[in-house]
Amino acid sequence: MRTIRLTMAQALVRAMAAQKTVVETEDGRASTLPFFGGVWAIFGHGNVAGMGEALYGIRDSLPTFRAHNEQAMAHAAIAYTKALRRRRVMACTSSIGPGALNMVTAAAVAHVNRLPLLLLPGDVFATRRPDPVLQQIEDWQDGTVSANDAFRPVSRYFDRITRAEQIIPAFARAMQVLTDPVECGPVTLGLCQDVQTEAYDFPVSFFDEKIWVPRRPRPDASELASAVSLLREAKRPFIVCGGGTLYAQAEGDLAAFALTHGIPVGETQAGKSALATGHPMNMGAIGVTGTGAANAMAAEADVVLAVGTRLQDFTTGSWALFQGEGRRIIGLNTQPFDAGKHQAQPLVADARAGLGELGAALGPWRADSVWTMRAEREKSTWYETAAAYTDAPAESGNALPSDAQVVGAVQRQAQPSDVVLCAAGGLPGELHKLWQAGAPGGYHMEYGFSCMGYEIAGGLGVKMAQPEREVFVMIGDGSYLMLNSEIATSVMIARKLILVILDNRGFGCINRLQHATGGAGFNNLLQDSRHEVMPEVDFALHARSLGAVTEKVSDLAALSQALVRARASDRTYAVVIDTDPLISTDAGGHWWDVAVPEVSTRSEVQSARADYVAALTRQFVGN
Ligand SMILES: Cc1ncc(C[n+]2csc(CCOP(=O)(O)OP(=O)(O)O)c2C)c(N)n1
Ligand SMILES: [Mg+2]
Repeated sequence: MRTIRLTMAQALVRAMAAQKTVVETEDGRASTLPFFGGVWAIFGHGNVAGMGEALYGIRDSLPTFRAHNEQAMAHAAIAYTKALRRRRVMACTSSIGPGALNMVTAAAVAHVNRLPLLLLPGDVFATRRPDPVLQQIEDWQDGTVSANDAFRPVSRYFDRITRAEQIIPAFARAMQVLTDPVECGPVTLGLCQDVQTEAYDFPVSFFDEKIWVPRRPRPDASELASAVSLLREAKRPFIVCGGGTLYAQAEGDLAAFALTHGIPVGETQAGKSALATGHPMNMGAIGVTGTGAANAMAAEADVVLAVGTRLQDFTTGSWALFQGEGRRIIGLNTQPFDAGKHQAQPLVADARAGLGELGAALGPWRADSVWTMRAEREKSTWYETAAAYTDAPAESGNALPSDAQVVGAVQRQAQPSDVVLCAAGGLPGELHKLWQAGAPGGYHMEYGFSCMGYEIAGGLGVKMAQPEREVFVMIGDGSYLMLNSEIATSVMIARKLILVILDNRGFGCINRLQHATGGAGFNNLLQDSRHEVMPEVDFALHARSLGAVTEKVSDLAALSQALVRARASDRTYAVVIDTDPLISTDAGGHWWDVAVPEVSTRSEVQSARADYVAALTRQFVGN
């Protein structure tokens, strides 16, 4: 056996560089590209000598990027793979202890969203000679525990490398997980600091080029037959389009399927943009932040074909949305765990393969034309309703613009290839209902974990994946203040973002939720929070200090003009606008289960509790 003597870290990065993937381009052609788009790194004693030296040696074929915060760099890596439909992946390496633990939340973001991510935190010395090394957690009951054990529940595969040659099977397992549509999610390999630097005679075959062709599992014949007979008997079929549709690049297949069979479609936060806004069967957003059109049809559906969705509570209205008598669900998903949720008829398959075979078996069968025509009417009614929010003139009574008016202003100058990105706050609801995506991937919402602080770093990841698209990051003051440091990285590596910062001086959406559950305004808006001095954060000045071009605008007209300058800029550009924290779009939407206290001295809470108890009667458990 031919071997080559390398350190474990050198072997790992060399093997990473040898992995290739087949990517389908927009025009249907296939091209072979490196599977790993690069490595994010923040060095400390736990990785600078081992991984640092190895990455330096390979920097021309496997680029390293320096970030400012480990959570943020992992967010960028997550957004990168989401934009590229899980076909390409980035890795993140940190030191041990705090640097590693900063990535745990991001690991959970990837885990919830079923997105591949390779995390390479440093780990304590395998020899244990210097114990406790700086930043080592000491567990006096279990000698095998280190800080990195915190990754276990949020990793799809976890390993700790305590001997150099262990990287061979561990990396093979990591690649299986990262490339598998069913298992894929975060992989954490804790790299013991000393082991990173230890040499081994690695077989040269470990570094052979490996081309990963995305796997498309086809449906089982009997599951397919059951799903077909359910659909054929359906009077009022409905489709939920989840993120799996985009991951499977099945948006064209879904568009054709819905049109051929006359079935209305509601898009989840992750599935939005799969269908063109103008597709006659695209009812827009579904669920708690859904459109009136999608929710009206979903409420009456008798068969719900759930494509590539986890069916989280925002999609199902906490299981109170689908009220159709005897309604059945067909779970078309690569993951049996998702496919069988809520007593669904599972149809375990890749979305494209599954839709293709379902369509072939259904032939010319169409839903009742009364149902299909009703969907078209609901859709046009909704768009009239929505326009009243997005296109409301500036002088509509509210002194400061609403989020919906800002969404409208951004929308009016958007181009089809643009990407709008967001994660938390009031904006995800507004955007889900109101944004009209121009092309697949043009709507990038992290709403599996809805992690404040995903936005700016996520925008950077999308821009690295798709530099030709303009990326609009829409972000509240709360999320901005939580994590904004990668503005500096976006300037440094010239990956331009347009930030639209909506300053309503607090956690507006949680304040509204607090009031809706009978609570007093408390600890959400800055004015309702304990303070000696009222903060007057100058977001424009702050973003400017990180290298962005910035401006604060006073109204919607000025916002529109600023967005033109932002598009023309070749540097990250931030536009700040003050908004009203109390207004949100009340049309559309659906009840959501947020538990209200059973006992309170506040009459508002008592009355909210009574409403809550009444609403629970519409909820289904387990079906
Ligand atoms: C990391 C994290 N912490 C807390 C929350 C809960 N949370 C959701 S939205 C929100 C407020 C967001 O404030 P801002 O970004 O200003 O948006 P706004 O609600 O004002 O629209 C909070 C605290 C969260 N989603 N993520
Ligand atoms: Mg806010």
